[in-house]
Amino acid sequence: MTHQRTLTAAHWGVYEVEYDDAGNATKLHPFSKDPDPSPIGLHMLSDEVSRLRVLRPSIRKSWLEKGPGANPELRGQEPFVEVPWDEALDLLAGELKRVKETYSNHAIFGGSYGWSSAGRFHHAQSQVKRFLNCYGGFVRHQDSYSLGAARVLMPHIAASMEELMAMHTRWDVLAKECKLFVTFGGVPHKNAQINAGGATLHHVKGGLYGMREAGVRFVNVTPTAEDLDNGGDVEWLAIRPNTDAALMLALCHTLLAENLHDRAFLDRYTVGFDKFAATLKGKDAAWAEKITGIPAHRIVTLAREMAATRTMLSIGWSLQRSHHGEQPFWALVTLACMLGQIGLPGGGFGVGYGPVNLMGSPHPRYSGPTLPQGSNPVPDFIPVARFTDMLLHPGERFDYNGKSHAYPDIRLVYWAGGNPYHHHQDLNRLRTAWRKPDTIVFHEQFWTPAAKMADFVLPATTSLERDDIGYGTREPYVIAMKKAREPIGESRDDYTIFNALAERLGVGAAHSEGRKTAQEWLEHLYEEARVKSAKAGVALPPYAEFWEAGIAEAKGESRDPVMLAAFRADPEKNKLKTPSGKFEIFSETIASFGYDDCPGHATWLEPIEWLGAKTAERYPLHMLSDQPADKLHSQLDHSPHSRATKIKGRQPITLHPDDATARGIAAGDLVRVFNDRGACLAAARLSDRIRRGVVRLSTGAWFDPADAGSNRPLEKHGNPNALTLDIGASKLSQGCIAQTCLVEIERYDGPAPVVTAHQLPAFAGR
Ligand SMILES: Nc1nc2c(c(=O)[nH]1)N[C@H]1C(S)=C(S)[C@@H](COP(=O)(O)OP(=O)(O)OC[C@H]3O[C@@H](n4cnc5c(=O)[nH]c(N)nc54)[C@H](O)[C@@H]3O)O[C@H]1N2
Ligand SMILES: Nc1nc2c(c(=O)[nH]1)N[C@H]1C(S)=C(S)[C@@H](COP(=O)(O)OP(=O)(O)OC[C@H]3O[C@@H](n4cnc5c(=O)[nH]c(N)nc54)[C@H](O)[C@@H]3O)O[C@H]1N2
Ligand SMILES: [Mo]
Repeated sequence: MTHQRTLTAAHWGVYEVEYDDAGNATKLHPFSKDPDPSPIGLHMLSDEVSRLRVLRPSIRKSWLEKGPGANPELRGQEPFVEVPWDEALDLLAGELKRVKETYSNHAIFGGSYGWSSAGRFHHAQSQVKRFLNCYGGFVRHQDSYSLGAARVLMPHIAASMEELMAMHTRWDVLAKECKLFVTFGGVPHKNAQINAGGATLHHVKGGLYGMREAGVRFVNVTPTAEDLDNGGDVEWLAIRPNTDAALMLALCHTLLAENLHDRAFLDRYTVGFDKFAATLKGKDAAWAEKITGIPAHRIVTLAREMAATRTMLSIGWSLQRSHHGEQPFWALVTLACMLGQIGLPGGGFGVGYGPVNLMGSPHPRYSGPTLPQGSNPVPDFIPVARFTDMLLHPGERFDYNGKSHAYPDIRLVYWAGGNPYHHHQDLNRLRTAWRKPDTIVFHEQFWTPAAKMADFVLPATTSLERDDIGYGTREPYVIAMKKAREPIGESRDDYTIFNALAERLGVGAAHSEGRKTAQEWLEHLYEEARVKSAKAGVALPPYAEFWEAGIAEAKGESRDPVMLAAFRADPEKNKLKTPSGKFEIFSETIASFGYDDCPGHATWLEPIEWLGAKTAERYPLHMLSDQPADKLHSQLDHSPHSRATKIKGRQPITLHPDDATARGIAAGDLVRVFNDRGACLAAARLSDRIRRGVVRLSTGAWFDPADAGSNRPLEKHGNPNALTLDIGASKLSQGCIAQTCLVEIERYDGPAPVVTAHQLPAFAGR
């Protein structure tokens, strides 16, 4: 017999929740409409997942006994004391008041970066910002770890990343019109399991297979060939990491030298080509071969093939999470301009067909519900990945996008919906900086490494325990995420927690806007989005009808199937939002900033660490830390699906069999991965589909230092951020550079320390 089912949405997909006759949610099933559902979330109801829930408000012992700033070096090492909700909220409200009155709102960091969960109302990052704005503001963050360099660069030279992402040429058009698809960094459909707010129909695998069946030829420029599966042949150009800009410049050089560039396109749709062309001198294929490791003759023939046929260029976002990460993106746009196919069906460029299930979507674009965050009177901000710098260097100046700013002096850090001990680089450096604030607050569902390092941990519900609305950009369905079970322990919705604090701080009415229940908010936010969507020609049913049905299909036309076709048709009427209204192959604005690490045109700048650097003599392996296939970042690392991918309890690290043999390493061996910044244990996985000299350690294993008291402990679980470098991509963007990292590896023959990342912290009585 089939039981009743409702739907729930996660960033990685929609699931059908099955109930037993007593009305208990018992099992999750893949969404029946989805052609390629993701297994990531199938175990969200499991005991293994629930076991690590934060059950009650918890306060670090020293903080509770001695107050703010007590023994900060003991964060993560001493027990928590569980306290009743009212006591926790009173103490926290008192602390927020103290910090505001003593230091002002400029001392509160509410940057709180993180993916949180799907659901547009209970979106933790929006919730924390809304609350802190009601209370007079906070120091915020700018940009993302995902797209630090590209988000700052692209509006100067083309368009914002949001705009570009939402206008990609559709997969069906690619299958029909594209002849040659050249991608830098693959199109990993393991990544396209995700769409922020809820992927509904996964179409990237189908898109790739459809292109191959239609006869499109694929070239994948990547150090790791495992990142593109089209069901058939792919030519693999095994590039050295962080050198793509050099390859693209050499392609540009060949086009220019052989007069294969589209002069008419460059004249009409771009500015600054001649200035750029003058910088190409000497950057020929032979020059690029030495940097990239790709044979010069193949660079030359590839340039000719691109010019001779309908060519789409694509790029992975990881390429810009690197030192000088602006350059491959700028070089890609420059190359596409020289080819002159932008705006033609199946030609031009995309800024990543693989990273999420959004690019190439055949579904219409419409507005979804969003929680209003209010306005923030505090002007101070940091580029998101400069968090450790901010804590270590208050008052010091930093460059960003043409201006100079000062780091604020932070006393209180408030986090909801993110995991800095997942996302930040050089975690040992972060641990030192972590001692600086008086108070660190987390709302968490699980005892993550970051929660264990906090002073206040307030238990948050999961999306299965509250009503919400799932919506993702260019997804065809809006999902009624109906509460499937009662909250575990004493967990509360982030909104409820913030509202209780707001009441205590005298801003309760501003925070709730008079809405008494979450349902009132949902209806309000949905109806707002419905009106906006209708204006864009997309019809959604009224709220009551939507909620009753449990799902709504956004009905409307999917316009503009070809990226930038309108711009190509009429560049005067449909100007780009750059200073010139055209593509800026040379940007006078960026040149005027005078940055040595980001000049006014695309170029190749040697990264601080790469296989051609002096450091490679000591650390001869380039470590890439890509996104994990089996989870979203660190979320659900403890679920059976993620744990099944571990070897001897550790994250697998992929290396070439030759690199393994040279070090006496066999498949499945425990290895120590190390450099001057840190070391971690991982388990060897061998593959000849990775370039020699490159290793790949996916992110997501919960940070697990062997000796929490040491400055440079051995990380036991396989977290790459024990090793990565924490500097900005450039003065322009200050983006994170996780993919610029050299390491060495050795077999680990010592006794294997127990992985403790998935254990609960210690608790104490008063
Ligand atoms: N080395 C390296 N590092 C990287 C990257 C890389 O490529 N290499 N990639 C970077 C990128 S692109 C990103 S986007 C970041 C991602 O970094 P994060 O977004 O910080 O990672 P998540 O693991 O998704 O963290 C989300 C946290 O929110 C919690 N959470 C979920 N729902 C709720 C809720 O409703 N309420 C509350 N209070 N909490 C909730 C989850 O339990 C989880 O701990 O990592 C970056 N770090
Ligand atoms: N399953 C899953 N999917 C995800 C996420 C997740 O955590 N799990 N996270 C989501 C998020 S927040 C983001 S931002 C996107 C990120 O999307 P991306 O940044 O595109 O994804 P990555 O997996 O980091 O890297 C993609 C590929 O780029 C290759 N690469 C790395 N460095 C270089 C280089 O220098 N040159 C070339 N040519 N290739 C290189 C890597 O080997 C890898 O195979 O993924 C999203 N999708
Ligand atoms: Mo990201």
